Amino acid sequence: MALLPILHYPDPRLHKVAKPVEVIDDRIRELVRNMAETMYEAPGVGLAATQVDVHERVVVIDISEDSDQLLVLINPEITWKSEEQQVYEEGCLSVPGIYDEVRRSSRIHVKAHNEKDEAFEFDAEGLLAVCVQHELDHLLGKVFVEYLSPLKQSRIRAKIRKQEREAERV
Ligand code: K1U
Ligand code: ZN
Repeated sequence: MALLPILHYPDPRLHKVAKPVEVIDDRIRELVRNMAETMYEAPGVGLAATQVDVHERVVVIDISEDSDQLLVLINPEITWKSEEQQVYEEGCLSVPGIYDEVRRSSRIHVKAHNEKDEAFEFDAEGLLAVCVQHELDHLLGKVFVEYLSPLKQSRIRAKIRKQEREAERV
């Protein structure tokens, strides 16, 4: 297994649109294993392939307390979103140190395949619904800060540039 480098906003590669996975083979299973290891090590509760510079529709999520319930979503699609919305303070491994409120649908229905190429579907609410919507945005090239005001976005870019300059000095 390997830890994969995570792209940081505002890297333009975060805005690429991911393509559907054509064949769920050993290459994809190895990507899933490496993404899961990278997410657990970060630590985070989700990771989209886009964030590790792979532009295919693959997501891993684990919102369990003991980090022992890995959810693998290959070619995921949200097939229904509630009109009712919830506001959640989101974070992102590609935007380190930044947390802000985003409004999204409270409940969703999701269809996907797992790493064994089995189709499955589920309803999600609460943090799982937030996380799935956040990760599927990554696959469309959208980062959560794009829901914030232009002023907040430019402050975030400046803060990240500063953090990265400081990290280079060490
Ligand atoms: O996509 C990502 O960068 C992962 C992101 C998922 C997410 C979290 C919260 C709201 C929306 C989307 C994260 O995992 S950020 C880190 C985080 O939330 C966390 C870190 C350690 C323990 C628990 C949570
Ligand atoms: Zn993210």
